[in-house]
Amino acid sequence: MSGKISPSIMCADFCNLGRDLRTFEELRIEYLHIDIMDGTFVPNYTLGTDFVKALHAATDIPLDIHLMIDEPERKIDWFELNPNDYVSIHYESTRHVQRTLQRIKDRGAKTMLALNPATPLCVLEDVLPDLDAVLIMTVNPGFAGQKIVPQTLDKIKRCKKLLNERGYEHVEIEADGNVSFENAAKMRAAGADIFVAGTSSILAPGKDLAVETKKFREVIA
Ligand code: S6P
Ligand code: MG
Repeated sequence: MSGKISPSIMCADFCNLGRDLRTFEELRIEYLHIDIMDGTFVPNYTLGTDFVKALHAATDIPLDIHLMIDEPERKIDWFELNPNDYVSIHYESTRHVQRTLQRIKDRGAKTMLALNPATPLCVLEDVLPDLDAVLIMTVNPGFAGQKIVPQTLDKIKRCKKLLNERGYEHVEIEADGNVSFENAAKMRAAGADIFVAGTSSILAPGKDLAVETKKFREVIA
């Protein structure tokens, strides 16, 4: 199956978001990546619950909600979730990883567990049955426009191997952070399925979104 695109909406031009959503719909974009930051788990604030609600009303493209917040189990129920939405929580953000994944499933959405660059893959082992996807952070979370942490490319490869060996081939791998055209090709070769596209690729300022997105699609085919 071809790679899927999840544009990082925090990198979009908010004053022209409606126009860009129509472009994404025409290009059959698979997900919209929504970065939620609380200013404590990561040193930044971004989007929130009202924004998620507004996007659900504005488009049928499923959301890929990336929670970079402490104790996400306390906040899951604040979010409006649709059945095809993904919700990712960080392994590092809660003492109750399995319970929180279960809560996301109970709410009818799909689960994704995010790992910071320094977090080892072994933490996935006992939650494999609870996962629809793994999010490999290829930068440290908090900001757009960073440079890739190089060893995360091999981490994607090792994650793919782990999933295959354990019989969890159906669990998708998402890459997030400095997914440039060049890095996306390497991430694809390593086994990534979903690509968060931000300022390094299709949402680079001053570029034609449709042209860049078509180009990106070819890179991850
Ligand atoms: C970072 C966040 C990401 C960024 C994305 C930006 O904390 O989780 O989703 O928005 O990485 O893309 P780029 O191409 O600027 O790195
Ligand atoms: Mg993100």
